[in-house]
Amino acid sequence: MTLAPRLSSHSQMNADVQVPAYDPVRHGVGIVHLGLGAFHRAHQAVYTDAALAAAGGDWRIVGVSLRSATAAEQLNPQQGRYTVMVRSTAGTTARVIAAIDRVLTAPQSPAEVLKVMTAVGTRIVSLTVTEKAYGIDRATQGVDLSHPAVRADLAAPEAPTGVLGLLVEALRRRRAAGLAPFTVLCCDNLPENGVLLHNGVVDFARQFDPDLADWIGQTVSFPSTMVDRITPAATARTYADVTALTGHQDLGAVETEPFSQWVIEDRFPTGRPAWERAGAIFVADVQPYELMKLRMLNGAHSMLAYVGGLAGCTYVRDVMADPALAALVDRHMRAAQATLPHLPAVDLDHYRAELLARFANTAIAHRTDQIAMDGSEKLPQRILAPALETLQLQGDVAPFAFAVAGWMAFCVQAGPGLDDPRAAEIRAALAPAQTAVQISAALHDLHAVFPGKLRDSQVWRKAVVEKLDVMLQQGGVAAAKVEK
Ligand code: CS2
Repeated sequence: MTLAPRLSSHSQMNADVQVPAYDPVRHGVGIVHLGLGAFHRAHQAVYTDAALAAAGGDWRIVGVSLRSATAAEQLNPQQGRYTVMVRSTAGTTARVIAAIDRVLTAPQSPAEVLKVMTAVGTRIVSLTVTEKAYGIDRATQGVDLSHPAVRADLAAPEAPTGVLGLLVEALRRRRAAGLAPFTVLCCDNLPENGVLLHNGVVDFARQFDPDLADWIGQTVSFPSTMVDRITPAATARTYADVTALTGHQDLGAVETEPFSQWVIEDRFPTGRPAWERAGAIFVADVQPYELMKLRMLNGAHSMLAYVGGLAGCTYVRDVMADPALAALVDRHMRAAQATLPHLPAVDLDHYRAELLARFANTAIAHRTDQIAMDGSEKLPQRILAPALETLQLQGDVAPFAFAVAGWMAFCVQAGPGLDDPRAAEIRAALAPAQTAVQISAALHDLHAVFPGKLRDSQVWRKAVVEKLDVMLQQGGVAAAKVEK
């Protein structure tokens, strides 16, 4: 058997593979993207690829990995090219993306990273680094001084390694060189992500250079965005299927669903790609879209990841194949939907039906344990914020309490294997706790996670304890059956 050749800019693709409809080398770099995981490759890079084909411009992307060299090793030997495989029950399609110019690994090439961030042509720095990487305290919106990257970068601001440090140092250098700042485009699942990052960056700069902080506050644009495309981590099967479809070995391949959505605030003082030509929606205020997606999609995702995980479901599709669990997913979405502001352009019932169908996509193997990761970072905006609003309106908090009880039972069950930036704190809190009351009390005491008004509500606490008790006594499946 001969090995398939590695994908490269010279590759001849099989006839049914979609290839770039433009010549990438004729386009310069305009974007630096921090966090080059599967999600960026399946989402923003695809929009940029289509915008380049439709409208041109110097908007190719230099990707930056903040930690490991994996993405550079996957993509650089392929001149940045990779395949996006879209899976649905109707079949699988493959498309080669050429929007990425090259990949840098920050710990290995710190000078090069700052150099490209301060290049004249760089007009946008976008980010998908996951919630935990920012080092911003959600309650104060200032820097979290206990965050390791924040601490390290404040000690040596001119040699940064973390998100806030890199953004501030690059902006400082641009200002010193008389260059216009870049637009900062946060694409992580955080509420009002642009505002949050703006506040974090300004506060970081204020720690050592108040003048710089004022300049950033006054001149740098941080549009908020809502991003959506379900993208499971690539597996051996992804790579094998891509080779079968394209005839090439592609170590940078990703697989994803057909659905894709990007809603962006149109505040790009130094320009942007024609992403609308690829289907992005530009609006004045992203917040209602963001709330809808965070609460209905991500909230239900987190709930089903914990409860489904406890019930032994490996994949989201397994949860949806169980009628009792699927009914709870629908119940959760309805409860989240009830907290949302009216959005004239969106029919929320249709959105919910579409979400349920997306979750049920049997062609996608989306692991519940992938979604379950980093719960303490995800719960506040996905579940606790709508729970508190529901409580304050004297609505039924049961669906949210059920989701939180699921997370608590999951933390107990995961033990030393818990994958969460606060795992040590959670384990320490849980160590002396035995009963549902004690476990719930110990975890509600995580002040960075639970809003005080929820922690102090007897109605809420009682609802969580009741559900947690059933889960601990009888397991996730039984707990799901007693819920209505
Ligand atoms: C998921 C998201 O892993 C998770 O926490 O809820 O990654 C989700 O798949 C995406 O936000 C969908 O756009």
